[in-house]
Amino acid sequence: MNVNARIVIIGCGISGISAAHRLLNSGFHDVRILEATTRSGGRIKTSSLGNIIVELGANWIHGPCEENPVFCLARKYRLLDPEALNPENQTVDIGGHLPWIPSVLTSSGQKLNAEDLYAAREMLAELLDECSVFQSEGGEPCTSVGEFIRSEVQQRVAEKWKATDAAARSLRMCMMSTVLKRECCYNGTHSLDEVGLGAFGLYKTLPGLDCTFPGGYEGLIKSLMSELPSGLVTYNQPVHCVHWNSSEKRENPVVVECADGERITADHVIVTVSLGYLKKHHSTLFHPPLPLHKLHSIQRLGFGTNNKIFVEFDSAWWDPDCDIICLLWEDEDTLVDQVPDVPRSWIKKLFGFSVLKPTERYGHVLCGWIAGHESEYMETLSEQEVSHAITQLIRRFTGNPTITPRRILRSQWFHDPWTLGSYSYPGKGCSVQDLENMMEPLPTKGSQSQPFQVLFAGEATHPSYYSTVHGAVLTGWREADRLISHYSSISPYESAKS
Ligand code: 6YU
Repeated sequence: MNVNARIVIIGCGISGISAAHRLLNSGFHDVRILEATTRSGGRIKTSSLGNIIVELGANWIHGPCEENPVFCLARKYRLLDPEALNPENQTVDIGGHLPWIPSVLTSSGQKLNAEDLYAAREMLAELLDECSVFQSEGGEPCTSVGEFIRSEVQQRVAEKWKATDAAARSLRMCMMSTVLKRECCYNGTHSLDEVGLGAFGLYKTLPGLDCTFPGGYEGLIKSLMSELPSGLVTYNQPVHCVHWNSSEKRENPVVVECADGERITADHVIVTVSLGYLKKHHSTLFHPPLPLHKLHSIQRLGFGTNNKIFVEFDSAWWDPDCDIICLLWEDEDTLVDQVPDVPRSWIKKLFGFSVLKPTERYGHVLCGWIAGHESEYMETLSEQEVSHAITQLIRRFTGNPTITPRRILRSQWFHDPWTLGSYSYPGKGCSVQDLENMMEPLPTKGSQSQPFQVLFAGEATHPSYYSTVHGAVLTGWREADRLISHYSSISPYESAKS
């Protein structure tokens, strides 16, 4: 196929790059990418702490198996450690959560028995599994995951932990709060009260033990970019407005207006900006405005913040076999996943630290995880203020007043003007229809105008793998395939001419 149609892709994150790859490999040669920033990769962003490689954005290949396009690409480009390629690794089903060895520290400087953590974690895991069934069965008893958990917990605690004494029970409840905060990070939400119960089960996991890129996730971006023609991407080129469905008769139906005033004509535009960007800028980004049903879905879907704070030490103060250090506040036995006074207590939302392994590669580095408005507030503080808060926190929870981090590095996704948060989740009242509306191209079916003028890709447009890199790749390929099949259904003469 040799197609002359002019395609503009907005955004050079993994979904935009995937769409460009597929189109260029299928005979489209007039393709360009407009990227607002100076770099490719978007939310795949590798950085360094001294000479240690750290990921400010995506970390893992979730579910590395044959069905996962990111795993297949990473294997093709030889970006993985040999153990990640072990076929056994690809069959383990972890249901989205890594089987980490925890260590539990309390706000009075005690180290807890992990048994208490397991009991709380098991009860919450059971409740979250139950949350998933409403998607297929309907009839959900309340609107959010948070409400459902709170309404069930009291009764189950009374039944299942009746033989446990009051003090141990209270500790388990505190542990439950810590696990809820971790769930907020995983879902990229401020609170589970904002996650829709009916749509919670839409997210699907793939089998395989999550793995990382030893040389950094951006190695994937570099490998993909090396196969694209140079000059394909225009950097520092934010798009201001997409003019579509014009009544004017013109050769190319879409005009992309850039922030610097440049106007680029196109037959099709693939929009890959984040859901956060769409929520904030949809009214100026599209002319005419988006149809109401699409707009309502953009509003109903959630887009929250999950940030990381990397902390380096001269030596390890944690157990060598521990993968995750969970922090338990002893005054939180009433199920908390958000803190009341954000400026004073934002640090309480940080549920704990994962340990970067192996030590030979990462030295003594921990990664703190914090979600929600507390995380957004953390972004406004200076690095020194964050470092001070982290130092105080660790000293308190270890009971060791001398521990001092060597340096820290944190992500600031909410204040990144081209992302405005971390990733999407199904908000309250969401359904599968909202995800379908997200991916629907414009003009919509049945319209008299030229079809597929504006297409939508990006993680938030995948019906079951939203919030992930593999979801984003698949949406880029999906929209490229939409155009490929459109042009292969019209005659070769027309496709060469158009
Ligand atoms: C994964 C992981 N992971 C941690 C953190 C973050 C994310 N994800 P992009 O934004 O990349 O590209 C758009 C481009 O558009 C960008 O370059 C912009 O500059 C540009 N742009 C914007 N406006 C423009 C304009 N006007 N003009 C021109 N250009 C413009 N995913 O698989 N494994 O470990 C993590 C993690 C802190 C922030 C992640 C992870 C998410 C991925 O990073 C993300 O989906 C993709 O990179 C997005 O690519 P894209 O192309 O769509 O957009 C119920 C239930 C829910 C369960 N949820 C499960 C959660 C699982 C996710 N786990 C995440 C965990 C981590 C640690």
